[in-house]
Formats: sequence, C-alpha cells, structure tokens
Amino acid sequence: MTDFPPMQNDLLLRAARGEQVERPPMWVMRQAGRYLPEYHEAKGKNDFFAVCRNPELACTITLQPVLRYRNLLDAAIIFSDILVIPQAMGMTVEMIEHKGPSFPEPLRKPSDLEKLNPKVDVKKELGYVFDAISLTRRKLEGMVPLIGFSGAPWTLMSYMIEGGGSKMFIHVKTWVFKYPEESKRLLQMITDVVVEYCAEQVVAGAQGWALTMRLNQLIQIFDSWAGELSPSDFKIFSLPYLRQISQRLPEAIKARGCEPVPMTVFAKGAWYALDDLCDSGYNVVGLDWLHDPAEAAKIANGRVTLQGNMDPGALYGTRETITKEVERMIGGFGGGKKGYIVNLGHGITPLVDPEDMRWFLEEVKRVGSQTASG
Ligand code: 1CP
Repeated sequence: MTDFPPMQNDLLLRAARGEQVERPPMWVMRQAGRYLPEYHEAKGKNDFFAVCRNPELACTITLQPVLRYRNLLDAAIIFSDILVIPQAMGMTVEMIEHKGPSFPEPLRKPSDLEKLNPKVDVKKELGYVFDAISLTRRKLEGMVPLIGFSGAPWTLMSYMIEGGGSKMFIHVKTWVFKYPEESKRLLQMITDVVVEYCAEQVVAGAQGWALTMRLNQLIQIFDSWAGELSPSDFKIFSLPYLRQISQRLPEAIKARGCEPVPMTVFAKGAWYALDDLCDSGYNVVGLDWLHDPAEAAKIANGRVTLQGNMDPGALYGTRETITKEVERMIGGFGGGKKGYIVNLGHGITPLVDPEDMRWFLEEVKRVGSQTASG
C-alpha cells in the first residue's frame, strides 16, 4: 500500500456517514463519459474495454470531469463498467459502438452455469481496475474522494442471461420463473465475486498503513434493472443479495487490514422497496426521479443518507428550468445539510451540453449553501 496525499474535501464521506455538513456534496452518475468531448478524445479509436483495462487511460478519464468542474464536483468515480464481473467469471462481453454491451454466448439454460469460472481470482482477473484506482487516488492528490463500484447481482445476472441491454427481459424472466433455484445459485456466485471485488477496490484506494483508520473511499452498488422485478420478486432475487454484500463487505475489508468504507445502494425503479432498502445495511440509498424528495425523506426518516434524484432529462431544459428543478430537489430534501447527497436520478445522458451540466452544478452549490434553507 502506498501513502496517498491527505483528503482536502471529505464532504461526501461526512454526508454519507450522516454528519451535518456545510452544503450537500454533489457528484453525477456517469460523470466521466460520452457527453464530454475530452472523453471521446482520450478514448480515440480504442475499444471500450481496452480503455477500462488501461490504468493510465482509465485514470485520465476519471479525472476529466473533476478537472473540468473544479471546485464543483465533490467526488470522482473510477472509470470502469459493471460488466467487468461477467468477464472475470469467464464470459465474453463486447461493447458495440452506438449500441451497447453484447455477450456472444449468454447463459440460456441452467447447464450453462458450468461454463462459468467457479473460483474467480479477482486480483488476477480484475487487477487492472485496482491499478487504475491506486493510480487515480495518487493523481487526485486528495482533491476529492474516489468512488468504487460494482453492479448488483440481479442486474449482472440480467445482462449475463439476456446477453445485453433488454426491453422485455424474456430470458432472465424465464430463469426466474422456470428455474428459481438455479437463478439463486447464479446470484450467489455473482455475490461472492462482488464482495471480493469491492473489498479489493477499497484496499487499492486505501491510505498507507498508518492511516488505515481514515475513511477515504465509498463503494456504490448499481442495481440498474431492479425495477424489472415485482415487489415480491425483488425480495427474493435482489434484496437478499444486496444485504449479503452490505453484511460481508466490511468483514472482507477488515480481513485485508483496512477500515470499512461507506456503502451506497442504487436500485433503479424499485421505489416500492425504499423502506426495506433503508434497513438493508447501506449508509446511502440512491433514488431515481420517480421519488418525490419529501416523501422519500419521510420514509427514510433519518435511517440513511439519501442520494439523488433530478430527472437527467431536465438537463435538456432551459437554465431557468434547471434552477427550478434544483431548488425543488434540494428543498424537498430539507435543504440538504444533513443526510443528503446531490445527484441525478440516473446517469447523465450523452447529448447533454457540458455547459448545462456546469450550470446545474453551480446552481446546486448556490442553493445548497443557502443558510435559510438548511
Ligand atoms: O462516470 C462514470 O460513471 C463512468 C463509469 C461507468 C459506470 C459507473 C461506466 C462507463 N459505466 C458504469 C456503470 C454501468 N454500466 C451501469 C450502471 C449504471 C447505470 O445504470 O447507468 C450499467 C447498467 C452499465 C452497462 C452499460 N455499459 C451500458 C448500458 C447499456 C444498456 O443496457 O442500456 C452502456 C452503454 C455501457 C457502456 C459504457 N460504460 C461507461 C461508458 C462511458 C460507456 C459508454 C461507452 C462508449 O460508447 O464510449
């Protein structure tokens, strides 16, 4: 482990732990990506996963939004993808330009489980992510914390069975309703890898030995397809595995000689599960834009920090609209000085003008700093 520069801005970590803060911290899902011209420039003609596997390039792209929106973003998120886990488990995943991820050989029947690597050595298979994290932590020079992440078991299972993004989820629904036990076996296999993967991300970004007490990173679990499950199926095929991760990850981090870090769960579309998610062992619950901020805050009732949730589409609106949406959001979350992290309700979309993103961040900082609202 190397010594990294001390953290200058730990607003995100304090808010995640539920402490009172000067203003709500902000970062944006998919902040490093396609809406930024410098992303396309850095990526060039490289294949997407080749970029993920190149720590120098992944680091450069991670830093791009932090440097462009200097003093506005309160966190960096490591440039990678949730689909590196299926790759580590032995599947081929390609990223097709303008289309998205594609698995040439998805899992179509339970016997396909035998094709998966039963014992994944995450350090060997995903060492490039850990190298990118260590490098980025050094290059950040303590400017802001670095968020590590993983896909949630249900979302990863969906991709592994569907073979890519999906509208109807025919194949994964077939598994859930025809092969529930094999589905659970797959979910458990993925969960075991996610725990190890996240623990190693924390180790890669941890401070030097003398400073292991410092919380310096945060891990977010993306359950992007949670909303495809009914409330009762979410309780069977997603929630138990999300809980396992929040229970086992701190232990796995401690076993590696580091202090546990705050954890965020973002289960998109699972509005019905907010109450359960507040008791699922995470410090932060991410919200999509289907939630009314004040109602969500009432349900959470101080149990967790909430994160979100402006409609990413609002960034296509006028400056006045963006301001109004920001005021409505931060006001709805009670001014944001406690238990709140600003974000969009899902990833920023590729056609957003980076200057409109800047306006959003500036308005968040202005509104979030107002004393009257807090
Ligand atoms: O700043 C960042 O957030 C960048 C890092 C990042 C993250 C956190 C990327 C880069 N991907 C992700 C997570 C991710 N990947 C999720 C969870 C978050 C979400 O719901 O948005 C999901 C579902 C994926 C899968 C994925 N990868 C898709 C979605 C396809 C679908 O099913 O609709 C796509 C298009 C990708 C490719 C991808 N990942 C990241 C980028 C910048 C890109 C675009 C690649 C390119 O064309 O250059």
